[in-house]
Amino acid sequence: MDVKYVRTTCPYCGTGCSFNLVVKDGKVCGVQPYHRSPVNEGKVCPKGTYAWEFVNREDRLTTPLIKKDGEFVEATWDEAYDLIAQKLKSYKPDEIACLSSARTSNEDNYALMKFARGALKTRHIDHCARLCHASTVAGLAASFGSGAMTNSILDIAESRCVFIIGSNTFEQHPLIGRKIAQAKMNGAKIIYADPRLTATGKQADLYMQFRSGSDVAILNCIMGEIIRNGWEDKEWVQNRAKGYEELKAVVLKDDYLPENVEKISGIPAEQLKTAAEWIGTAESSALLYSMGITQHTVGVDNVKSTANLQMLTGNIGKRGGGVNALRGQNNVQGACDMGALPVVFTAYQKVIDPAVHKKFADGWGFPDGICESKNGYEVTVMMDVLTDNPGELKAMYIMGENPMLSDPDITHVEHALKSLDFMVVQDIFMTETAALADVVLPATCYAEKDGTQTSTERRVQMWHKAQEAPGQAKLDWQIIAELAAKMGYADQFPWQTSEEVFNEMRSLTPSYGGMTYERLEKPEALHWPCPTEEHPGTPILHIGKCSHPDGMGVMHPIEWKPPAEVPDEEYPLVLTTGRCIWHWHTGSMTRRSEHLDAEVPTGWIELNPEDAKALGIVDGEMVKATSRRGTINVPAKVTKDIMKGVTFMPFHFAECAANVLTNNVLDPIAKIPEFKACAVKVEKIQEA
Ligand SMILES: Nc1nc2c(c(=O)[nH]1)N[C@H]1C(S)=C(S)[C@@H](COP(=O)(O)OP(=O)(O)OC[C@H]3O[C@@H](n4cnc5c(=O)[nH]c(N)nc54)[C@H](O)[C@@H]3O)O[C@H]1N2
Ligand SMILES: Nc1nc2c(c(=O)[nH]1)N[C@H]1C(S)=C(S)[C@@H](COP(=O)(O)OP(=O)(O)OC[C@H]3O[C@@H](n4cnc5c(=O)[nH]c(N)nc54)[C@H](O)[C@@H]3O)O[C@H]1N2
Ligand code: SF4
Ligand SMILES: [Mo]
Repeated sequence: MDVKYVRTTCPYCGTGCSFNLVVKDGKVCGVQPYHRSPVNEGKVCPKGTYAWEFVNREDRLTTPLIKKDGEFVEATWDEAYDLIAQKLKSYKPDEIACLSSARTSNEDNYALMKFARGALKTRHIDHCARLCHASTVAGLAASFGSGAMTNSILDIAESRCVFIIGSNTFEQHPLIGRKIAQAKMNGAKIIYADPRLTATGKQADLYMQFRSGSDVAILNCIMGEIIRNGWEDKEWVQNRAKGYEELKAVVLKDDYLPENVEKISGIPAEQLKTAAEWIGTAESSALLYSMGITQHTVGVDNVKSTANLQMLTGNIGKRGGGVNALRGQNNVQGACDMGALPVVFTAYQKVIDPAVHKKFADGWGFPDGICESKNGYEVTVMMDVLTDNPGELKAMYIMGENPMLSDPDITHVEHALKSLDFMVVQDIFMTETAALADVVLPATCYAEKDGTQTSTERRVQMWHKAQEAPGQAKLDWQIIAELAAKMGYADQFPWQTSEEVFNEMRSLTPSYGGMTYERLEKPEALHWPCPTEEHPGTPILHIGKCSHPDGMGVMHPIEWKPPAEVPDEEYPLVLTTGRCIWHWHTGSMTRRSEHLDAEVPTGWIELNPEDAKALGIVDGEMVKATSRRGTINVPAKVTKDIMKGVTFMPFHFAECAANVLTNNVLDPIAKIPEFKACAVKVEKIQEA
């Protein structure tokens, strides 16, 4: 038997753990530790452990499929390319929209971005970062001039106080959770703020439970207490921050006194005071957040408030400090860096900047030009345009996303996608979204390709090919390049290897400029920015100065606003949504992993025992949950870990899809939907 071990990077979360894939007789069949990665030092979480199980599933997509009379029929690549090329050429550029993928490599994302803007010449390209950290990108860029996690994962273990707000780190970034545990062992205080007492909360020294949607009030209250007690970092505020007086005027308002914020949030005033003291007096304090902060109509406000607190306490540009926005998908950082966003090319170079537009137009050399120098539509806006303005968008090309389960208000999404004239989906499995497509293209998965991905700490790491692709599946960038060639752009897509794609990309991307495949092979890889081949990379941002042109950090005065939809008589409960450790988003991979699926085979709705009792509902019973958007049946989980008046659902399960209920209402700047708060009612199912 031929056995080999191939080192690669985990395809699930943004932590960026490395492991070895075990390959027997040419087939991936296990995961073994790779000890030299400083990120995870040989450890992995359950998803990493079983990251091989879906790879050789018999239901992988293996041939192109074309829908004829409502049924998919197998086709050759040439037939599929010819049809797509002919269709896409029949539309005006801005009638086409592309969705890129945080699951695929930087090379794949760069290829689709170039295809969209260069070959199709459309302005409309986006991806799931919109549903995730769009508010981080906007909020942290406004505060610091750069929208990324400021410190490194390893740095968290060195902190003296870790404040986790809206991140279930132990389940969603388990190997970052390990760094929190290490900080705690080193004597750090751990503070956790979340509507639910999660696995992460159970490790905390101080747990603050509150109603979803009160974050700004809580953060303002903590800042007010810090200033009243003189715990702010006067030197940092004096020398490095703008806007302190305006911020102070807001956070010192009576509205944000602990006793008043207790009323808004439900957190006892004493706990708010303790949190302020621990954060304000610690030698260093790291703030960690994720979707509990970002997925709100006030997502950008929430993010700016976390930045305010960290600047106020001098925890920016410092070891053990930082605003650690934990990016979710394995390569969501990279997909953003690659410009799979409607407003930027790679490295956040603005589409509307004429010099940038010229740089890419000249660099790519499309004889008939590229997209206009104008911003495009966000994915959430694309769905609204499709339903509200029929005919404006006619075709969609979707690589590695499953909006039919992951976008808010699925009934609306279905209506939107069904109104398209033509839709292509490029995936590794037949998903709920692919089922609606006109053409489905089979892609390789992480285990079948070389490439790079960028983790939450801006660390750019390698994937290595461990086995051949199933059937006729092809590399994502290769599919795009071959399709582009059919459309007459062979010269612009000349690549033979992933490394050639990467080298073209870095020539146009300052923060990746000094990275080469050779340098990225090292176990510790490289953190961007890394502008030259001599540059060592940058694990911690904003040391000495922020990334704004004048080097200053900007504090923003922010007032608290309630969520767009609050409970009323008809819909008396708040619904918040999220994840569990065993499953990944729409379940396309984890529900095809035997061991993970066996742990948690279906979804649930969490109810506080008092709410359950009032409704006459017992643990495990199938109940009906309804919002203004729709109704689902789902098993009840009665638990005192959730606050009274609040319910929670994971969104992984198609048979009880949380996103039937969620509200497609958006943050006005980031256009991120309010996944973390809407109003629902829960009822007993009456026997017929
Ligand atoms: N196992 C697993 N891991 C994952 C993923 C997965 O699907 N499965 N997905 C990955 C991705 S893409 C992402 S973005 C991350 C997300 O990682 P997290 O953000 O950690 O995950 P969530 O469960 O969405 O939400 C985090 C917490 O926010 C809380 N919350 C709800 N409402 C509020 C609120 O109003 N304020 C605050 N402060 N908190 C609130 C929830 O109770 C929940 O505990 O996880 C990544 N890791
Ligand atoms: N209610 C609610 N909804 C949410 C959230 C929430 O907290 N609550 N969170 C939101 C967040 S943060 C996120 S990030 C989104 C995620 O939303 P999506 O990105 O739509 O979810 P995934 O299931 O990760 O979909 C990725 C797709 O890529 C495919 N894929 C995997 N690897 C490859 C590959 O190499 N090539 C190709 N071509 N395809 C591949 C998978 O099979 C899958 O179909 O969901 C959002 N939706
Ligand atoms: S923590 Fe994230 S990157 Fe690490 S093994 Fe688990 S899912 Fe993979
Ligand atoms: Mo995400």
